[in-house]
Amino acid sequence: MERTFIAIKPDGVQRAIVGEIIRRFESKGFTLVGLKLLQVSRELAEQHYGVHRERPFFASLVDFITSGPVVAMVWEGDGVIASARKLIGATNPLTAEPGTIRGDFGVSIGRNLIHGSDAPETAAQEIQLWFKDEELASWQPTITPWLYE
Ligand code: D4T
Repeated sequence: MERTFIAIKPDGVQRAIVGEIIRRFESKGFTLVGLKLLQVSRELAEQHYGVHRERPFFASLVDFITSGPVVAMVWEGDGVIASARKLIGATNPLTAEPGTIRGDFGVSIGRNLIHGSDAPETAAQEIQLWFKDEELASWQPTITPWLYE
């Protein structure tokens, strides 16, 4: 089974849509294996967004992700990395499709509510960066036979 890293950014927490976002992942059929709310340090933010270090929006990205609590999660399921990106929607909420999280709840790229890993390598790196092994639970939901053949 694949795992992905999902973070509800400070705007998602302030907008009180944490429950709605978790509901969407649960309803889809993915399994929650890690969950915590934390105040992100600048060090963690800069590591997480390291790939964007040279981009003009890097400083505002780090300021924003450290501006309030973040809900960090790990979700598991077949194809969860790509599927989560579809549930989340395009980077700019204004053009994200209705029905996606960003499409339904956002209007601006600097307040796009949620992060999801974009590939297996980044998912593995981000899970390791944000979670200790003992913070992740390996478990099999009893409904699994109703989700998978
Ligand atoms: P994340 O990484 O948050 O899931 O977003 P995406 O994968 O959809 O988009 P990204 O990595 O290209 O951008 C990371 C983060 O930077 C913000 N951003 C991005 C911004 O403020 N201005 C910009 O011009 C871009 C491209 C939004 C998401």
